[in-house]
Amino acid sequence: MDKKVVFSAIQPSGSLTIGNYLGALSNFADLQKDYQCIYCVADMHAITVQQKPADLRRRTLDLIALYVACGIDPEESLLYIQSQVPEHAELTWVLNTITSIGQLNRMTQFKDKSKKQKEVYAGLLNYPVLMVSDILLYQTSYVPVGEDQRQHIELTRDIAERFNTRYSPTFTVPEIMAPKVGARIMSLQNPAVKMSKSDADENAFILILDEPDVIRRKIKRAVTDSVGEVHYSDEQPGVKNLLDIYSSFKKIDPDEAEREFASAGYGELKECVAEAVVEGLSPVQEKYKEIRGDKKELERICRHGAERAHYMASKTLKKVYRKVGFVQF
Ligand code: ATP
Ligand code: LTN
Repeated sequence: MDKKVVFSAIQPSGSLTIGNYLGALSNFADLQKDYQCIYCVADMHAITVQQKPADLRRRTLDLIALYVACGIDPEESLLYIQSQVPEHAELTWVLNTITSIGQLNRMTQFKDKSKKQKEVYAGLLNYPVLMVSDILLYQTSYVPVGEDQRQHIELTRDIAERFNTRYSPTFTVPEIMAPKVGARIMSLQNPAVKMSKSDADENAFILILDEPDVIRRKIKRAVTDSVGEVHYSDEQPGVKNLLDIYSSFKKIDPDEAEREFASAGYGELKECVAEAVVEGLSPVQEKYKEIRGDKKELERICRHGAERAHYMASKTLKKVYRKVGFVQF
């Protein structure tokens, strides 16, 4: 029997944080043995907020290299750049015609991001419809993403079901696959908001490619509280976040981490968290350095991925065009 499809994408809108790593990237490689995995660099999503063209181009290739450094095998999985597969934009147009503006207005990511813009452009509102197309084009069963994307996956299910009902069964209705730990890593400076690569305060996040000393410094400065004891509790969100980071990198349960630090102070906790992060990221950083310099190989990977993605996506798009009544010769 054919393997079920796993699809996920990351935007090249900045350097990736350990939130992106623990909530998404670090889980992608393991899925390759049981699923047909498709991983995309969502550059079309990235331009929903203004990007410098040269930076976007560079970060797109950075992200391809990072996927490979995290263990994605570009021969086994499909690894490609979104804008190189035109079906994403084409399906988005069709799906826009059955998506309610009310529902798009209720997306929390849209509400958050639009607050930060002087002028809100249609692309930002339509962003989730492009994401729906990404997923539905490949008859995806599972979407591994962090908790912040749950609402977008619900929207994907709604739109798939609406299309299937209005026309006839066409799309697989996908499910979210969120990790048990690490699905929501919080800012080191304000544990009430998620860690985000676009945070203005550099101490709020740790980048996957941060040097060991930078990692140690940022964790030392992380906000904790005045309780003075290490508990895994919502009343101590800063400490809880550090335990989440520690247990995700160590691949243990947060309760086990809490027991480990039962008699520790915050200084000791922070040192151990920093070492766990440094150690966990070091193989990825090494591999990344090896691959990023090889432009020819990166280009080959992208071309090969886009060709295979286009082949799969065009099958779904043809079906959709036929069902909505477009003439096809
Ligand atoms: P931005 O922070 O710039 O708005 P983002 O990091 O949320 O962007 P992406 O780069 O597209 O957006 O996210 C890639 C993946 O990382 C998604 O699966 C998302 O759920 C996950 N992710 C992002 N931030 C976190 C976080 N703080 N904790 C866990 N997972 C996260
Ligand atoms: N919207 C996501 C990135 C993204 C995505 C996707 C994730 C774009 N297309 C398809 C999963 C499936 C984000 O901001 N994290």
